[in-house]
Amino acid sequence: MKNGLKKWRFLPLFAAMAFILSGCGEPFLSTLQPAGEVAQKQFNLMMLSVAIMVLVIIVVAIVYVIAITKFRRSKLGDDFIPKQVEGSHRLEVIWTVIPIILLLILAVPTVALTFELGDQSGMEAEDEEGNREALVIDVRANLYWWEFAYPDQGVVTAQDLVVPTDQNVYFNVIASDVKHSFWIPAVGGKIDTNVDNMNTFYLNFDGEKAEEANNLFYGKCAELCGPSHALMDFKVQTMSQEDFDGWIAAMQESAESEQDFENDTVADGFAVFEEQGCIGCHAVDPTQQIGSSAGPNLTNFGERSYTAGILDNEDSDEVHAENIQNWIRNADVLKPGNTMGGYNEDDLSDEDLDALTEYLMSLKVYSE
Ligand code: HEC
Ligand SMILES: [Cu+2]
Repeated sequence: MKNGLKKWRFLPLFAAMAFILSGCGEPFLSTLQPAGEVAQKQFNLMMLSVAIMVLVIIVVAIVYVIAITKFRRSKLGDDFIPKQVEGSHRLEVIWTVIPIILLLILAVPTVALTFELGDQSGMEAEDEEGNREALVIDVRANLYWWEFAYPDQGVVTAQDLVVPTDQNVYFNVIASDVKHSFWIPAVGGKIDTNVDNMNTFYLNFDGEKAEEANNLFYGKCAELCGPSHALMDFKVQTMSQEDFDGWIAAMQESAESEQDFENDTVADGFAVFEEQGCIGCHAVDPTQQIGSSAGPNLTNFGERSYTAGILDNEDSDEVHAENIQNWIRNADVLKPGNTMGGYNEDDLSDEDLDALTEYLMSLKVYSE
């Protein structure tokens, strides 16, 4: 018996830790720190249902404590037999009507919000010239990376989603291979990305909250999809409408301008990129059709916050270069099951890898 108890002596500690640690949240990741209108509404609904549940628990606990203290045997004696009642009209009405009322309080806002958030009519709104007013983004989920296209602007990118703040952004989501789920915890979601049919929803990124989060939100795949499911991360860079217009223009421009290499190493790097067949899976042209490449589009790779969605570039060229080399050498280890595989020294010499890294880092369109 004593041994049995010993096993459990850490239980209170773990319980306390679970309680305390669950309070840890980061503004860029937590559903409990909503950073947009959609997330805020979903959060409010969550709070409403938690409040109702807590109320029920408290009432039941009080009744329970009253019952066991008031009707103790030591108080009423061994021979006491309570009044025998069978069916109390009043009580039965109370415990039927109260849950109905509670469920109604929960159901009405839930159903209303479901319809409100499901309303995608804003996507079709046009100005006088027949141009769509809202921003629409096509999302394509692949094992284990994300592709984002701006169909009205004619550009495509991957891994880092770029969005303007303080407006509804509409998403058409689909998957290439298996079912995934598109989720930006702090801003709203999630929504399944299916293979055969497109799902649509919108999000709104709050400008002030985005600044608190350093203009970088975390996105996740929320549907178990394979061995690297937990590593199927993406990032969201938020910016003002003005900066976003600048970014789009820079992307469009980069498609038209001639490729010009900063120096010889970068040019050598591009040669390796072609020789090694990287270019077969990775387009460096932002006008590529979404879904037409086997790997992420790398047009603006040098500006991404993370490498492969999981290695933090920390805004430092040095760290970025390390991450790139680590990824190219160990892609199969870092993300098991992904189609790129790693390139060892026999495939790719250290010298070629250095040149390749310089080239990849030079892929910038908006920042210098
Ligand atoms: C068979 C197709 C394929 C080939 C060939 C290939 N890759 Fe990849 N690459 C991928 C896929 C798929 C991913 C995404 C993996 C993931 O994140 O799950 C990727 C990811 C990357 C990334 C990270 C992109 C980002 O946005 O963070 C880089 C950088 C990269 N590859 C460079 C290269 C280089 C350099 C070569 C040639 C030496 C190469 N790849 C060859 C398929 C390929
Ligand atoms: Cu997935």
